[in-house]
Amino acid sequence: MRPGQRAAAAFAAEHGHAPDGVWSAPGRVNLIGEHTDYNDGFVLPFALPHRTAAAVRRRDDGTLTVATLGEDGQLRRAEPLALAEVAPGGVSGWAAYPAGVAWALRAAGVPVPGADVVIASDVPTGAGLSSSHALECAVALALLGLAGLSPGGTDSAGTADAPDLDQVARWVQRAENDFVGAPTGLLDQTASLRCASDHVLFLDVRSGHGDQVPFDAARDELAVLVIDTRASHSLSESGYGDRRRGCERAAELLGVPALRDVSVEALPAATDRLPEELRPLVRHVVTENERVLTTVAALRAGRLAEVGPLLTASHASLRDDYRVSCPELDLAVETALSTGALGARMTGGGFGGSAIALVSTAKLDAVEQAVTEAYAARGFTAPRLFTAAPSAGAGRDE
Ligand code: GAF
Repeated sequence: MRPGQRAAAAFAAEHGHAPDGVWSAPGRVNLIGEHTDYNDGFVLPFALPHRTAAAVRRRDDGTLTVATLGEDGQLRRAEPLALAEVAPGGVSGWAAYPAGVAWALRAAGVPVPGADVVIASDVPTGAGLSSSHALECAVALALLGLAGLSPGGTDSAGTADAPDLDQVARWVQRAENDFVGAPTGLLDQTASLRCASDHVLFLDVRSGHGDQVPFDAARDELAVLVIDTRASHSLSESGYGDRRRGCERAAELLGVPALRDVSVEALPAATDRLPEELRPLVRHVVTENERVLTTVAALRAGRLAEVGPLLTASHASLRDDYRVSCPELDLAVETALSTGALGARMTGGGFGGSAIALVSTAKLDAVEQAVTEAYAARGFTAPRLFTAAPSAGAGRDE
């Protein structure tokens, strides 16, 4: 059963009646453009087929109840919350995500009624595939839907007066930054909300402008293999914030609003003006933005195979300059490449999480087997491997 159907069934079993509606949102893979979003740069994500669904029913007593369906089929219930009293620091664990979204919407003046929410998901958690944003986006759309405000999606018209999806993404970012405490950018929630089937989303984070670029790997007998390293990854505790502050400091020293404003041509002169420790950060961000533009040009020209070396160059930059890779990610990338992948890189924030590899379908089995064996030989936890094609963005299921 799809997560939306499982959430609806679990809701009916828990509350004794059907939900008012079910909304769901996908996890994402970022094809390229890593750690560029909070530098006002370019990203190129696509939505995974894996989704998180929220089945909801309105309550008029200002209470939010949230329960989530575990892999074992058992419901885990969070403490009911009085929405008027919900504040940052007041909710911990997984319930902080839905609570943070309700808090951010209310802080923005959205009339969030009380609600019963039941969650079901098949997005791998802790895998750097944006499971937290899938949860937050599904809950955001569900609470907006209960308030009669349905933003238009990639394949649906919105209601009048509804916020647009960029606005929803900024509210979700506020929940993540100010409530959950993870200083993330706009990549993940925008991907979950705005990606479309069969396309990657070429997003200019500064302007919010997004172009849907066709992406059909199967046509070229290629596939994107996702390798969940199962190495732990936590954005609020990792060096993510350090990298972000380093970029902001570099932009300040260079006198530009963001590192987006440094061109590849200006890079040598710019780095000369910076302290040693900030130079590699700037080098990564500037060259990564350029790699996104080159990737988009190759895709538009129908030359998908040319993307491979760009992915690999992105990984080297993230490993050596930005220093957000880890042995498990490096092993996945190296093994995929030595078994014939056209390109491979870590995806997402790093410090664990997932890698992707662009592989010819003829070599898929060999790459999967080689990665699994290499992990076993190094004594790493067995990775989870699956192929993924660009899938639908967030929306209403029922
Ligand atoms: C994480 C963050 F949530 C994103 O905003 C982005 O910065 C990404 O890491 C790195 O590109 O997924």
